[in-house]
Amino acid sequence: MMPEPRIDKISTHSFILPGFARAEDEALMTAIKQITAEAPLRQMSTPRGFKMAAQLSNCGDYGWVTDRQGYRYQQTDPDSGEPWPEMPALFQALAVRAAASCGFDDFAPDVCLINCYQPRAGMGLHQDKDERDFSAPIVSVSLGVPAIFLFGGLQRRDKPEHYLLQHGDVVVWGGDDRLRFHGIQAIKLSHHPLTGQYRYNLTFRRAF
Ligand code: MD6
Ligand code: FE
Repeated sequence: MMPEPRIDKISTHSFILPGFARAEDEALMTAIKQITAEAPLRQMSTPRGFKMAAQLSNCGDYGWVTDRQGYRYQQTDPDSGEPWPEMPALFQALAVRAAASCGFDDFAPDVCLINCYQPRAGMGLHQDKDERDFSAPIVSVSLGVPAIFLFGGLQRRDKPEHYLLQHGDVVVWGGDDRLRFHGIQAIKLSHHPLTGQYRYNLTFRRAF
């Protein structure tokens, strides 16, 4: 018998699944290396001209990008003009399974954003709101060195809760929580046998 996955409910429609992706960690990292060989990780600029601390790439039908023109989803990698690499079946299946185990049936992600954080990189509080409809949840997979996830409210001023995300943890959120502000505290220097000093995060979305 497979053990029941642990589900920590952190809000009405938000869940942390500790270690949910752990059994597939090596296959996930191998796929990340293949994808980022085709569509390299890069520091993108925000609309205001600041560089994002984390390095980004994508796979799937669309990718999330930012530059001086703004935030958006597009079918091609702006650096190469080529379509983003295909989303591996392994990624798709993991995201669908995680969503379903939190009550989100029929999740059909068309984007997987890949974030890579080096020591001291973080991500400020933001909402994920560039998607066309907010009925689909977001599924986020953490790999490598740990991070503190800041989970706020629907207003930027709402004081965030702090959660530790470790290698293999998955966060699923949607419904009433879909537009909550969230971020990642600056990563501390540490080491993970699979990723070295880095933290990788995969976020699966339905953009269109
Ligand atoms: C990260 N994650 O974990 C950044 N967004 O590196 C996100 O921005 C995020 O984890 C929406 C839902 C879950 C997330
Ligand atoms: Fe986000």
